[in-house]
Amino acid sequence: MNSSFRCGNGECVSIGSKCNQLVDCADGSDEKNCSCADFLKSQFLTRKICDGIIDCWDFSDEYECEWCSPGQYICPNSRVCIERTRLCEYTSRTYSCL
Ligand SMILES: [Ca+2]
Ligand SMILES: [Ca+2]
Repeated sequence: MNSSFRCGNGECVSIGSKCNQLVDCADGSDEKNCSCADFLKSQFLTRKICDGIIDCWDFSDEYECEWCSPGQYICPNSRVCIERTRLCEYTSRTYSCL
């Protein structure tokens, strides 16, 4: 069972403390190198990941979906992966597949 995260200073905190936007390690290492997708996971919001809607300031929730290749985005509502170069429209926080 690996349910804890080891801080840079050797301290252990709950795995849910990693990337929850609260500093739990005395040295702040639990919040370093976190993407927005990591934050969503820590909040049990995995349904927001790869749902075709941009929830993250850094797009990380839609950037690397496990069934898409690197460099592809997922289409809104369809869960189909497309090349980023084919994206033409970005409106209402969603991408349109063209
Ligand atoms: Ca934290
Ligand atoms: Ca999303």
